[in-house]
Amino acid sequence: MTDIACLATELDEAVRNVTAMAQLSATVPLTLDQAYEVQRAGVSLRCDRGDAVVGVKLGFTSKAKAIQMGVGDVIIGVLTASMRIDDGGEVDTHRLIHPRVEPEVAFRLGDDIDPHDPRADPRSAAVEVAPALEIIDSRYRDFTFSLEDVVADNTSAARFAVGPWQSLAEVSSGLDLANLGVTLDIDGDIAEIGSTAAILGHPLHALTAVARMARRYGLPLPAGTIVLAGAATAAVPLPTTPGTCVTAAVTGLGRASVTMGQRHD
Ligand code: 0L1
Ligand code: MG
Repeated sequence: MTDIACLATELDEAVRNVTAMAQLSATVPLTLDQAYEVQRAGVSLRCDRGDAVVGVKLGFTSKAKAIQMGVGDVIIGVLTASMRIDDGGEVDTHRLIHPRVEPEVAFRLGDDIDPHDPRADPRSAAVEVAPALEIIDSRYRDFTFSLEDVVADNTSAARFAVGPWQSLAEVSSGLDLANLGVTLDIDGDIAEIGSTAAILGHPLHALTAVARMARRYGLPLPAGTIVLAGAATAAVPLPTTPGTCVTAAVTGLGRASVTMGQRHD
């Protein structure tokens, strides 16, 4: 029998000890449902230590990444308060294994989404939108994993920062969210250029996908939930030199930035 708690503890210790581990799938045949159980158990371990769930994130939302991974659907992970960095705040790079960073669009829910209500349009629950940065940090060696591995590892979720929130209604009245220019820059040098179109063709589609995944895997989506919709460009290695600034800029939405903190060797 697959020991879900044991696998979750192994991943949790990799996070806490900042040490990469072997893929679970190398030794344990995991189904996707079991992988989500491991993810849930890992989030519970965090919450037992006083952390709190603040949001969800999607992965594999770009066609390029889905093809690269050979997957036909998005994956969902959970964001907790301890992963959050204030806009402009410092990243504790010494607590991360081999982090990468990607520019995203974030939504905040103004109402609960009931994933079981077939009449509800999950998109209408989102009231605010913001530019965001996600720092992913696979707990597996060489950032190499199967679909089940990465789901068990909470979709590589590690840190995130959200820029200034704006009213989604106001933004949508003047801008086409479906195709906004996105840049990721490091100390002012552009590292990646993309478009919000890379996020499922339209970032608002992420809300429908989140509701579908929440229904399947039993995730609550209360008002206040932050939704990271997905990456608009490829992820790049997070610089670790203290003081380096990484910024995501989304046309019409603004910017979200983080700065690398001092090393603690
Ligand atoms: O947020 C993401 O798009 C990452 C999903 C997990 C895959 C990865 O770690 O690259
Ligand atoms: Mg992401």
